[in-house]
Amino acid sequence: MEKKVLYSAVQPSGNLTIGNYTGAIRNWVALQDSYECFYAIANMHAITVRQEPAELRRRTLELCALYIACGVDPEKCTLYVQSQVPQHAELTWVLNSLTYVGEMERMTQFKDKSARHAENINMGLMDYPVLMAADILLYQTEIVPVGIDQRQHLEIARDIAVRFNNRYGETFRVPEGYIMKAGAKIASLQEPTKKMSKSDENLNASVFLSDDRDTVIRKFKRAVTDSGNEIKATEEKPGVSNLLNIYAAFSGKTVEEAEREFEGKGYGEFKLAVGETVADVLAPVQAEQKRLLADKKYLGEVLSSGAERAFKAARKTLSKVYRKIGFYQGE
Ligand code: ATP
Ligand code: LTN
Repeated sequence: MEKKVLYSAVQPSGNLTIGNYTGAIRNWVALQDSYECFYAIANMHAITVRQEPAELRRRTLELCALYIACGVDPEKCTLYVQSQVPQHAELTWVLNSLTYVGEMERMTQFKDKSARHAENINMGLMDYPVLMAADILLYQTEIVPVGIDQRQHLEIARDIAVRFNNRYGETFRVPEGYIMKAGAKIASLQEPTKKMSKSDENLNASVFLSDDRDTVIRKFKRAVTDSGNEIKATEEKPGVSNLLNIYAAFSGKTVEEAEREFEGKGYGEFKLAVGETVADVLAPVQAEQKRLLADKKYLGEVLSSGAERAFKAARKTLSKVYRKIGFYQGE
């Protein structure tokens, strides 16, 4: 039987955090045997905020190496760079004409990023969800594993697919989100009501996948906890809840098991245990990423064969779209 299609992507827009790992990439690995997977490096999304060209290029390869180091198998999955498959931009243009300005202005991420980059509220930033919809719909995707922050974008992708199908006839499969419970929302270590983000200015707020052991442990030591001394995941304790959540996501235990494990223990001991657990998981990933980055030829081959496979799949959908909307495609 043909496998269902799974699609996801991460932007090469900065150092990845442990949130990107637990909310996205780690789940990709768990799903790669059951689905036909497309994993992209979303560099076209990344330029919606300003990027240094040399850094963007470097990060693209680093992200490719990281996917593989985390366990994504390029023999099983299609791993590619978004800008190498021109159909993403082409389908975006078509979908733009089915998307309303008002809908885009209401997107939470657009509002957040507009506030953070008030000097650069560009069309791309506003169009970001449409490009993401094009990514997903080009491959007739069934499921999209992402963190909770992407749920709204996924909804819009579904709305656009339904809208297109209603207007022009069945063309796109309507995708479903796939949000894993553990690790879908890791919060900032400094402001635990905010999500941990790779672009946070406060470097102590985020734990990066590239952080060495000492740095990881130091950041957890400095993590904001709450008043009182109970180690329990409750709404009044966002700091402690976040740490418990991280511990659960990295140790494979449930939050309840973690609460029991730390019952009666102090914050200091607890934070150290969280830091050590995270550092233990990161160490082998870092070593493997380093090894892969020394072999640029291999990474180049992975990405070019990925782009070729993605191109073929994307071309099929785009040609169908062009036919449906009445774009001349030759005699
Ligand atoms: P930026 O801060 O630059 O906007 P980001 O850290 O949100 O970036 P993305 O590239 O936008 O990273 O997201 C990649 C994937 O990681 C998405 O599936 C997203 O849902 C997930 N993700 C990002 N941050 C977290 C987090 N704090 N907790 C869980 N998942 C997350
Ligand atoms: N916007 C996503 C990254 C992304 C994506 C996608 C995720 C771009 N295209 C398609 C899933 C499917 C983010 O995580 N910030």
